[in-house]
Amino acid sequence: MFNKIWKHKEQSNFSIEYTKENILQQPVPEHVAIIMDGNGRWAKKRALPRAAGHYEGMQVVRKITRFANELGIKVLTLYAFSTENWKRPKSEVDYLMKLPEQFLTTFLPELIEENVTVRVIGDCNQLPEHTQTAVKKAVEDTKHNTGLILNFALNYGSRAEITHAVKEIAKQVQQGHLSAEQIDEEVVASYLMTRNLKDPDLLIRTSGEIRLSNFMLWQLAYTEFWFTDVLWPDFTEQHLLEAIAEFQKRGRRFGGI
Ligand code: V07
Repeated sequence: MFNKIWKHKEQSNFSIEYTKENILQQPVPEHVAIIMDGNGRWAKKRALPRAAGHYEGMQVVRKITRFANELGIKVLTLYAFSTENWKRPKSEVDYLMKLPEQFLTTFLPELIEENVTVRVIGDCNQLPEHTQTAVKKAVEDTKHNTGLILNFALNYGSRAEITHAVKEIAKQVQQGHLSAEQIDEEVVASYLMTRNLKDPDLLIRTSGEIRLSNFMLWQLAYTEFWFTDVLWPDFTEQHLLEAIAEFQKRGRRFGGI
């Protein structure tokens, strides 16, 4: 415990220890999105195979999901696999494709218990059959739950998402169901995979990279960003509280004054 707090102090400018109770004094972000980076680096530092980092990262997904639910966060979107990740070695991709099943085999009963809804954005048709089956079952088994929405971005790429939306809208126009003049932001948003979700209020990216990597480009237009050098497998409840505390300090104006 001491070690955990010390690590946190070392990596941040503040030596404040946040508690759930003081964070809940102010509104928490409704939708938090996370780019869970640094799993490979975490493993390398320990001379472990990259798979060990991904496995550890999966345990952190469980921990942070539970805590986000406790805080009353409504939607947690996690970037689990990007359309770019297919370029990794086949053995790593094969391992990653087993994680949704493994995660759900281990944690689905708990998620159901905690009233969590599992959802997915991304092109699932390109995933291996076994991965699709596990994901579809989880979505189906949790669709009537009313607590936290745990939204996994799996084989997700934002430009592909927008391109798909443009194509669908063009078809609607071509078939005469929609005129070009009727296309506004609301129409565009309704063709994205996030159509039923509010835009993220807070984006977190771990592991020191300061970029979006093709993640939710449309949806992040007014989102507050929080970057940390902490590697995803080292990410704790305390880090989430720190990100939320920072969010609560910022005045959001959505372009107004
Ligand atoms: C993956 C663990 C977390 C760190 C980032 C990369 C590795 C959970 C899932 C998952 C996805 C869908 C679902 C249930 C669980 C997952 C992949 C990688 C591909 F319905 N973690 N995790 N999927 N990592």
